[in-house]
Amino acid sequence: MGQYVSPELQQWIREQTASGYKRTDLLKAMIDTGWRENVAAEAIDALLTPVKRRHHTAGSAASRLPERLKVPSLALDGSPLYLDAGDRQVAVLGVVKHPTIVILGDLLSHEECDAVIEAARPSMARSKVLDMDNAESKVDSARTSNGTYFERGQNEVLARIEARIARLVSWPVENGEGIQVLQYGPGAEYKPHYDYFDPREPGTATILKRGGGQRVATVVMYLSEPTRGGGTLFPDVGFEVGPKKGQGVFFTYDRPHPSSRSLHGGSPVVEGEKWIATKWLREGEFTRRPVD
Ligand code: PD2
Ligand code: ZN
Repeated sequence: MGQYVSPELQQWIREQTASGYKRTDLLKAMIDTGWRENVAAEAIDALLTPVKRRHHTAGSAASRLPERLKVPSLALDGSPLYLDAGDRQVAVLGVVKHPTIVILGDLLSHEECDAVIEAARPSMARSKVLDMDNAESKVDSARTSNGTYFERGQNEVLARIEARIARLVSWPVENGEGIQVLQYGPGAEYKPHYDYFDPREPGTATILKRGGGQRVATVVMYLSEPTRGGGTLFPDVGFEVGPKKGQGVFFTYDRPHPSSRSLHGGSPVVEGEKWIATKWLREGEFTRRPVD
């Protein structure tokens, strides 16, 4: 008997395909979430024959996916519970395959979390978003946190954390932007967005000219715990990470395109206060001050 294909799943298949996703990738994602291969293939084919044909014949720039980029990765072969991050053993608490999302336990000590908050406190200001029309930062209701940026290696604790992340994900420390710290009070949130610079946006060329290439991965580190709300949400996979002090979430996006399924946001804090530190990793060496 065939498996029931819910309207939500049907919509997901249509959307992923319309945004340039290949049949093999859809099939893999469905198998990863427990579908039998033949049933998943049937569901995809039944829904998408006309859309597939459109994509195969279209050669326009709009229908072409951006090239796939090399991304940082964790040594997850053999399913280790702990990863050696040099000065610390970091726990692998959960893994999502597409997109790659890894929940990391004991990424920071509580003392390191407190030290980063204290270093950030004096320069906290209302967070901005990058206006992709002109590559300039602006205050926006989509992001109601307060925040600040550090230079890479700005103090000893930050340098230590940066070296730990570089070792953990096998990516040069020089390819990282300086750490950003955000503080969310009750009601504050960061609406779902992509961390990469969208090649279709007018401001992207200007940003990429500043050096470092695309962003290819993000590490969000939880520095303090709200008592309710404030998770990091991945709407394309229906997955939310709880903001537990000292833990982190690492995720990658190998194409600056929605097919990466890397859409994510900071859910509103309901009660208490949430502080995070975000580390964005670029394709190449990054020497400039970070951007929002
Ligand atoms: O605060 C978060 O959980 C969050 C969510 C989405 C942070 C970011 N994005 C970010 O700093 O890019
Ligand atoms: Zn983000």
